[in-house]
Amino acid sequence: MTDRDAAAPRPPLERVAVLIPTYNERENLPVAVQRVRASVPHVDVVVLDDNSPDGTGEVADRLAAQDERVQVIHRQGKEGLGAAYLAGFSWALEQGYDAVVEMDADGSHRPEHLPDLLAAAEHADLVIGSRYVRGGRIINWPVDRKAISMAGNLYIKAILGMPVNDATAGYRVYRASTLRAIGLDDVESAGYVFQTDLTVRTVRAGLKVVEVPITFVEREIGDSKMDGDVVRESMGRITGWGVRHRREQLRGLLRRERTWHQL
Ligand SMILES: Nc1nc2c(ncn2[C@@H]2O[C@H](COP(=O)(O)OP(=O)(O)O)[C@@H](O)[C@H]2O)c(=O)[nH]1
Ligand SMILES: [Mg+2]
Repeated sequence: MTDRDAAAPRPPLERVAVLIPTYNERENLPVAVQRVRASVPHVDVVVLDDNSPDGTGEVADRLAAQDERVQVIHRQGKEGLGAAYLAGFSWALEQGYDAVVEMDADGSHRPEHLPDLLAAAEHADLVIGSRYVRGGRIINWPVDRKAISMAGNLYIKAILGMPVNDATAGYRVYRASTLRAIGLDDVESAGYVFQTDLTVRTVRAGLKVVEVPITFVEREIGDSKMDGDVVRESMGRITGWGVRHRREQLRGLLRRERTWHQL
């Protein structure tokens, strides 16, 4: 994409779906949905529930019965955040939405930021609600969690050469055209590394990524689903992509060197 294309106006976002993945978020979900509806009444809400044992799926059904802008996709079982989003994305593309928003159910992603994120998406292919740009904040994270997140993002920037400060963020707006362009069929990332995977794909496709500062607030109710599997998958995949990226860079350099010698 040339600079002119990057600045070019994009089609307006008329139909938007906020996708909310849930696993055991019975108490958080009604509050999250109500706040989204109040903040951006013209958008639809789609809950992606992995058959939560605490009955979040039934809570979601009740919310859907009360409000025609709320829908639920019930999944068989816990397959990971990335897998839930992939299901939500293909559903939203089939339904003809112009953009999808990714948002956690636990209150960390304040729905009050949605107007800003959607406004930025009028001129971007991917908008990231970012904790690590000027104006971004994190409230109530213990020092160790903040350190892991910041170190992870620095590692991603360094090893993958990403021009993005918060590549692991989970509060985002994707234009439908972006999801079609980056190709979702071969995405294997099942857990949280899905966010980094799609960031890398979007950047490599030459699409425009904009980071908008947000205030991230740690959940007050329920437990984090971040676990050892999530961290292991992230480390393994990011390191693998990094090695491949550096190898390709080296190959490019050698090729240039050889051409130079032949001149
Ligand atoms: N459907 C689905 N949602 C998930 C899964 N894992 C996490 N989530 C949801 O993803 C969001 C972020 O998870 P959370 O546990 O708050 O992660 P943290 O903020 O990194 O500690 C929440 O809305 C979770 O309910 C999963 O395997 N399936
Ligand atoms: Mg959370």
